[in-house]
Amino acid sequence: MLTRREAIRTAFFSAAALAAAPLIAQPDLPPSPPALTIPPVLSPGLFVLPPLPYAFDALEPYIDAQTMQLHHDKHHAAYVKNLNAAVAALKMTGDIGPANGEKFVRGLLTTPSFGITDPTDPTFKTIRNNGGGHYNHSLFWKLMKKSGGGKPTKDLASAIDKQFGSYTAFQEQFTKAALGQFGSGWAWLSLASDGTLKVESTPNQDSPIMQGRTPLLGIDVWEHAYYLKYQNRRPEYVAAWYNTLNWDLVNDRYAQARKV
Ligand code: MN3
Repeated sequence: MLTRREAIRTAFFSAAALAAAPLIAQPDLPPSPPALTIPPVLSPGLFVLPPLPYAFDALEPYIDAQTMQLHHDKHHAAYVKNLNAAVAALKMTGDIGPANGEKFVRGLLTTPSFGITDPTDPTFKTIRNNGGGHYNHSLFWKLMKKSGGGKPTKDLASAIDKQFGSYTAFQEQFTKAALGQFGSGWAWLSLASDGTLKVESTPNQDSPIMQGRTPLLGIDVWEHAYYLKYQNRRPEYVAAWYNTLNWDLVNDRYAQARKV
């Protein structure tokens, strides 16, 4: 049985061998060059920190510029750096597609992933934590915008009303999940494969995608997301955060996820 990592490697090298082999024997040509050494496609620098889609102070007064700068430039940057190092250590080769593609990152976050089948494997834990951090934050920045807020619309609004009773009831449940997450983690509105919406929380940098659900909306409740402005007052941060929301994106994510 080939592991996925071996399968990727084998597939890649078979393709490379085919490409290198002449289709018709050409005895007049000089001897073939030595076998190609294929450099690893996955090397440090594979994953990149996406730019913040607005200025550091765009979410003022709800989220302060200094928090945004540290959160993006230091915390998220560290997840990317550590993820690159962990993936490079696996010495994966082959063309595995765009590094930041959602599908690829989903693949990294689930076991068996690239030959790792043991969730307690330290490399897998590093990938789970830092890959999750990269994935979650890349989404989180886009879920907020300057002059955000408001409420969901379109099909998502109907689905929320149907499932939670009202937007207010949903918001109460979401806030409860955000405040109830002990220690570091996230609260989410996600879509399950049976089409139902779910409010949930995850510890650390875990994501609903690790449970096969699609995150539609998420709030970072790690202290680094709010401590400078709100100190230990997580409820104030969560209440303020609703004023930054980019519901257009959440509506679109719902519509997209429903199609799959
Ligand atoms: Mn964070």
